[in-house]
Amino acid sequence: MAIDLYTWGTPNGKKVSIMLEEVALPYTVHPINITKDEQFSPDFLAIAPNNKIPAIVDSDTGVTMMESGAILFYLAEKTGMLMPTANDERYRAIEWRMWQMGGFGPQLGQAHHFHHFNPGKSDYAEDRFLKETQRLYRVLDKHLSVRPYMAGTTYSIADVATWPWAARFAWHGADLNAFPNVKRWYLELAERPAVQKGYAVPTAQDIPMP
Ligand SMILES: N[C@@H](CCC(=O)N[C@@H](CS)C(=O)NCC(=O)O)C(=O)O
Repeated sequence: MAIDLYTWGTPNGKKVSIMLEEVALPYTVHPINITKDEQFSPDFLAIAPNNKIPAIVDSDTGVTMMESGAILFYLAEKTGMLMPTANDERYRAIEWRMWQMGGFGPQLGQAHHFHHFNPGKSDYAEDRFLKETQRLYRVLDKHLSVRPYMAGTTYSIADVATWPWAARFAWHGADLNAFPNVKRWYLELAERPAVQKGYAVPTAQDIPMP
C-alpha cells in the first residue's frame, strides 16, 4: 500500500480518508485511539510530533506528514486531483481550505467540547462557541448561495475538508434547515461514494441526515 493513514473517527481524520477515497490511492488504516492516549506513543510521535491525528506515511516518497490541511495539499499535488487549476478557483480552494482550518473546525470543536460533552460547565464558553458556529454557518451559506462548491464550479479539497465538520451539525447545535445552501451542498456530497467510504474510516458510522 502506498499510504499508511493514522487516524481516528473524528472530522479531521475523516477528511483524509475521504480524500484518499476521492483520489483512489490505496491506503492502510492504522487506528490511533485518542481516548486511550495512543497519540502519545513514541512510534506515533515520530511521525506526528504534535500528538494529534491524522498523519500519513507515503512509502512511495518517504514523506511523513501530520496536519490535515497539509496532508490534503500533499495528496492533491501528488495526484493532480481536487485542486482546481484555473487560478481563480485554485486560490479560492486554498482560501476556503484555510478558512476551514482556522475557523470551521477549531471553533466547532470547542462548541463540541463545551456544549456537547460538558454542558453547563461554562455558560460563557458555550455561548461564545455556539455563536461563532452560527456565524461561520452564515458565512458558508452565503458563499454557497452563488456557487455549487466552495472553490466555485469545482469540487475541491476545500469541500473535502469542510464536509466532515458539517456532518457533526448536531454536536455544535447547527440546524442545517436554517442554512439551505449548506444543506444542499451537504446532501449532494453525502451521495458521493468516496465520501461515504471515507466517512466509514476507521469504523462504520451512519452519515447524519438533517
Ligand atoms: N490541526 C490539526 C488538528 C488535529 C486534531 O485536533 N486532532 C484531534 C482529533 S480531531 C486529536 O488527535 N486529538 C488528540 C489530542 O489532542 O491529544 C489537523 O487538522 O490535523
